Amino acid sequence: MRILKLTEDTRKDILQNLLKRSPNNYGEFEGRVNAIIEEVRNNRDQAVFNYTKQFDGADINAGNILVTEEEIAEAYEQVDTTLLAVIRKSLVNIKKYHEKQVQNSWFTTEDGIILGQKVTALATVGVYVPGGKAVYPSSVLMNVLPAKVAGVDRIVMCTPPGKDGKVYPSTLVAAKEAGVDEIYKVGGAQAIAAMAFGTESVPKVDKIVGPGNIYVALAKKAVFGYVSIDSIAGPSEILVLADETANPRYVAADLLSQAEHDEMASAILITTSQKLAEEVSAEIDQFVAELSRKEIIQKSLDNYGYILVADNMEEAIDTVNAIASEHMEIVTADPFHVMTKIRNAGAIFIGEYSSEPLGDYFAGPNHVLPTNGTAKFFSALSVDDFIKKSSIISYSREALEKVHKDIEQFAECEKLTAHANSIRVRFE
Ligand code: HSO
Ligand code: ZN
Repeated sequence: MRILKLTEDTRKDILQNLLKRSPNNYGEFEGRVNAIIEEVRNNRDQAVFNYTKQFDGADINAGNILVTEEEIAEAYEQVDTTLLAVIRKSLVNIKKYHEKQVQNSWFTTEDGIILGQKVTALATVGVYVPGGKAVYPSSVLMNVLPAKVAGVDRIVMCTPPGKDGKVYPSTLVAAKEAGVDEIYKVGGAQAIAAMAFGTESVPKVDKIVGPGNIYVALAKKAVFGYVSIDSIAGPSEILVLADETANPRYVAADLLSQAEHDEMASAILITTSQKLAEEVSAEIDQFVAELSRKEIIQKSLDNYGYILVADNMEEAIDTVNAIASEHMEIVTADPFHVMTKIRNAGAIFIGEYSSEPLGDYFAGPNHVLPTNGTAKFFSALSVDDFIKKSSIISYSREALEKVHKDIEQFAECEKLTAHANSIRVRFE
């Protein structure tokens, strides 16, 4: 893996290169996606069935679009029972972590004035689950459980069927375990459009979450405003910040864990130690030769993999914050101290036993995280994504009387006399 000295110039070049991966660059597919959305909006089920035939090769109709209880039972028979036990353990951890995020409604009362914020869960949420190359039951848990913990009434899922009209068993089992109410066999932009506008078979939802390919990402952007969406996921990213105390073999292994996701994934080590840089590079070469996804890993490292040697920890941390990686690991002598200086990162893994896949599968925090520098302003998917807040205002006659003139004056300054009147009329 290339080793570079961290300078102003290398930093600029790297930031520029990383931005090539932005989902904002998918423009060329927009026309096709918009056409699919329009077609589903107008012709509803029929359009969904036609696209499912065209793109997935499956014969889906109103009678078989919904996954049945029998199909779910069949999926349970196909999934390894030890894997099922692992899914259940992981589910417990994810639930427990997200329960800490629950926000309560609050009210204040003072001098005849009651103010408050009423927290309400979204009524209906749609979770998109990709088929094909990224069938991740872990992502099913990560998308569904925060909605469940928030108290969403109805959680529906869309996922593309194979040619045989079947859905991946691990997807079905994870969905059932997490508490999904209905699963529809439809994928791609047509699934997003169906959930955004509703069809005879697929319900209209309030919010769509879940990762997908370029078409799914663009469709989510296009329906934003009709429904809410989560953020648009870009390729995975890992950034390890390490000093000379780090174990090079662990660092190398962790970098590769995200490089294997995608040829567009990015894996970066920033270190203050030239020796560590060289050792990690050598370890990476050894691992890559053995790993099953070596082609993807090699491409991802060639495209977006860097080992950067910084003069000091301060410069290293500056660059960490400029990159704003989805995942970052801190493997230094004083990792908790370093953590306090990290402003931008989706998830921060601290210490040499907190390798990134621990968070992907098991620890509890969500693995749906901001990518592509958006950790500067976005957070991990959470219970907050599935609630909304209504403001509560209640004044007694006496309380309003004390301030009615102020409000009238404010309204009159805005030349909104009906506003002023609606206050004044109560004190004539
Ligand atoms: N690391 C991915 C999530 C994932 N990893 C799913 C394994 N399975 C998010 O960037
Ligand atoms: Zn991962």
